[in-house]
Amino acid sequence: MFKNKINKNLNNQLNLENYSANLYLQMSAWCNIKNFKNASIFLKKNSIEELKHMEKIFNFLCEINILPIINLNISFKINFNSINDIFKKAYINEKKITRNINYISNIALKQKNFKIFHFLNWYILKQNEEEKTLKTILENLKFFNNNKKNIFIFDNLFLSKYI
Ligand code: OFO
Repeated sequence: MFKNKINKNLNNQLNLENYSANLYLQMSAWCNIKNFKNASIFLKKNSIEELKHMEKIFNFLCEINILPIINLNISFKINFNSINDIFKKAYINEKKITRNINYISNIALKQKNFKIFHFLNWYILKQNEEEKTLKTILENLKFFNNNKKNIFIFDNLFLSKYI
Protein backbone atom coordinates (compact mmCIF):
# COMPACT_ATOMS: atom_id res chain seq x y z
CA MET A 1 0.00 0.00 0.00
CA PHE A 2 2.77 2.48 0.95
CA LYS A 3 5.99 2.39 -1.01
CA ASN A 4 8.18 3.42 1.86
CA LYS A 5 8.40 3.31 5.62
CA ILE A 6 8.13 7.04 6.14
CA ASN A 7 4.87 7.39 4.20
CA LYS A 8 3.42 4.42 6.05
CA ASN A 9 4.34 5.96 9.39
CA LEU A 10 3.01 9.39 8.44
CA ASN A 11 -0.27 7.74 7.59
CA ASN A 12 -0.13 5.89 10.88
CA GLN A 13 0.31 9.26 12.58
CA LEU A 14 -2.76 10.59 10.79
CA ASN A 15 -4.74 7.70 12.27
CA LEU A 16 -3.28 8.23 15.73
CA GLU A 17 -4.49 11.84 15.61
CA ASN A 18 -7.91 10.58 14.58
CA TYR A 19 -7.88 8.07 17.44
CA SER A 20 -6.92 10.83 19.88
CA ALA A 21 -9.76 13.04 18.64
CA ASN A 22 -12.24 10.26 19.30
CA LEU A 23 -10.68 9.27 22.59
CA TYR A 24 -10.88 12.83 23.93
CA LEU A 25 -14.44 13.20 22.71
CA GLN A 26 -15.38 10.02 24.59
CA MET A 27 -13.61 11.32 27.69
CA SER A 28 -15.43 14.62 27.32
CA ALA A 29 -18.76 12.78 27.29
CA TRP A 30 -17.84 10.86 30.46
CA CYS A 31 -16.89 14.10 32.25
CA ASN A 32 -20.07 15.80 31.10
CA ILE A 33 -22.27 13.02 32.47
CA LYS A 34 -20.32 13.01 35.76
CA ASN A 35 -20.78 16.79 36.02
CA PHE A 36 -17.16 17.78 35.52
CA LYS A 37 -18.16 20.55 33.16
CA ASN A 38 -14.79 22.25 32.67
CA ALA A 39 -12.98 18.95 32.16
CA SER A 40 -15.60 18.12 29.57
CA ILE A 41 -15.05 21.43 27.73
CA PHE A 42 -11.25 21.03 27.95
CA LEU A 43 -11.35 17.52 26.48
CA LYS A 44 -13.79 18.46 23.75
CA LYS A 45 -11.52 21.34 22.78
CA ASN A 46 -8.61 18.89 22.66
CA SER A 47 -10.64 16.58 20.49
CA ILE A 48 -11.23 19.39 17.97
CA GLU A 49 -7.51 20.23 18.06
CA GLU A 50 -6.58 16.62 17.31
CA LEU A 51 -8.88 16.64 14.30
CA LYS A 52 -7.01 19.69 13.04
CA HIS A 53 -3.72 17.83 13.52
CA MET A 54 -5.13 14.97 11.52
CA GLU A 55 -6.23 17.33 8.76
CA LYS A 56 -2.78 18.89 8.63
CA ILE A 57 -1.21 15.48 7.90
CA PHE A 58 -4.00 14.65 5.48
CA ASN A 59 -3.26 17.84 3.51
CA PHE A 60 0.47 17.22 3.62
CA LEU A 61 0.15 13.66 2.31
CA CYS A 62 -2.02 14.89 -0.56
CA GLU A 63 0.47 17.65 -1.27
CA ILE A 64 3.31 15.12 -1.62
CA ASN A 65 1.08 12.89 -3.71
CA ILE A 66 0.49 10.12 -1.18
CA LEU A 67 -3.01 8.81 -0.76
CA PRO A 68 -4.09 9.05 2.91
CA ILE A 69 -5.74 5.88 4.17
CA ILE A 70 -8.13 6.50 7.04
CA ASN A 71 -8.77 3.68 9.47
CA LEU A 72 -12.54 3.58 9.95
CA ASN A 73 -12.47 0.87 12.61
CA ILE A 74 -11.83 2.78 15.78
CA SER A 75 -12.99 0.92 18.82
CA PHE A 76 -12.66 1.70 22.50
CA LYS A 77 -12.16 -0.99 25.06
CA ILE A 78 -11.41 1.70 27.58
CA ASN A 79 -13.44 2.24 30.70
CA PHE A 80 -12.96 5.35 32.72
CA ASN A 81 -13.40 5.09 36.46
CA SER A 82 -12.44 8.55 37.71
CA ILE A 83 -11.32 11.96 36.52
CA ASN A 84 -7.83 11.01 37.59
CA ASP A 85 -8.02 7.95 35.39
CA ILE A 86 -9.15 10.12 32.45
CA PHE A 87 -6.18 12.48 32.70
CA LYS A 88 -3.73 9.62 33.29
CA LYS A 89 -4.95 7.92 30.12
CA ALA A 90 -4.83 11.21 28.18
CA TYR A 91 -1.21 11.67 29.32
CA ILE A 92 -0.29 8.09 28.37
CA ASN A 93 -1.90 8.65 24.97
CA GLU A 94 0.14 11.81 24.37
CA LYS A 95 3.37 10.02 25.36
CA LYS A 96 2.56 7.37 22.78
CA ILE A 97 1.92 10.01 20.10
CA THR A 98 5.21 11.73 20.97
CA ARG A 99 7.08 8.43 20.60
CA ASN A 100 5.62 7.99 17.14
CA ILE A 101 6.44 11.55 16.06
CA ASN A 102 10.01 11.11 17.28
CA TYR A 103 10.24 7.79 15.49
CA ILE A 104 9.15 9.27 12.14
CA SER A 105 11.36 12.33 12.61
CA ASN A 106 14.30 10.02 13.13
CA ILE A 107 13.54 8.13 9.91
CA ALA A 108 13.17 11.45 8.04
CA LEU A 109 16.56 12.58 9.31
CA LYS A 110 18.23 9.27 8.42
CA GLN A 111 16.74 9.45 4.94
CA LYS A 112 17.71 13.12 4.69
CA ASN A 113 14.11 13.88 3.89
CA PHE A 114 14.20 17.45 5.19
CA LYS A 115 10.80 18.37 3.82
CA ILE A 116 9.13 15.76 6.04
CA PHE A 117 11.45 16.50 8.93
CA HIS A 118 10.56 20.19 8.72
CA PHE A 119 6.86 19.32 8.58
CA LEU A 120 7.19 17.16 11.70
CA ASN A 121 8.92 19.87 13.72
CA TRP A 122 5.57 21.55 14.32
CA TYR A 123 4.29 18.30 15.85
CA ILE A 124 7.39 17.88 18.03
CA LEU A 125 6.76 21.28 19.62
CA LYS A 126 3.03 20.69 19.89
CA GLN A 127 3.57 17.38 21.68
CA ASN A 128 5.92 19.03 24.12
CA GLU A 129 3.29 21.67 24.92
CA GLU A 130 0.47 19.10 25.29
CA GLU A 131 2.47 16.78 27.51
CA LYS A 132 3.43 19.71 29.73
CA THR A 133 -0.20 20.82 30.14
CA LEU A 134 -1.40 17.31 30.97
CA LYS A 135 1.45 16.75 33.42
CA THR A 136 0.58 19.99 35.23
CA ILE A 137 -3.08 19.00 35.37
CA LEU A 138 -2.17 15.55 36.73
CA GLU A 139 0.13 16.99 39.37
CA ASN A 140 -2.55 19.41 40.52
CA LEU A 141 -5.13 16.69 40.46
CA LYS A 142 -3.04 14.73 42.98
CA PHE A 143 -3.27 17.70 45.33
CA PHE A 144 -7.04 18.14 44.88
CA ASN A 145 -7.84 14.45 44.79
CA ASN A 146 -7.91 13.87 48.55
CA ASN A 147 -11.65 14.15 48.77
CA LYS A 148 -14.64 14.33 46.46
CA LYS A 149 -15.50 17.98 47.15
CA ASN A 150 -11.99 19.00 46.12
CA ILE A 151 -12.36 17.39 42.72
CA PHE A 152 -15.21 19.75 41.96
CA ILE A 153 -13.05 22.67 43.12
CA PHE A 154 -10.37 21.35 40.78
CA ASP A 155 -12.88 21.25 37.95
CA ASN A 156 -14.43 24.64 38.67
CA LEU A 157 -11.37 26.67 39.54
CA PHE A 158 -8.23 25.01 38.32
CA LEU A 159 -9.37 23.66 34.96
CA SER A 160 -11.12 26.90 34.04
CA LYS A 161 -7.60 28.27 33.26
CA TYR A 162 -7.26 25.82 30.40
CA ILE A 163 -10.53 26.28 28.56
FE1 OFO B 1 -2.10 15.82 18.01
O1 OFO B 1 -1.42 16.60 19.44
FE2 OFO B 1 -1.27 15.41 20.79
O2 OFO B 1 -1.93 13.96 20.19
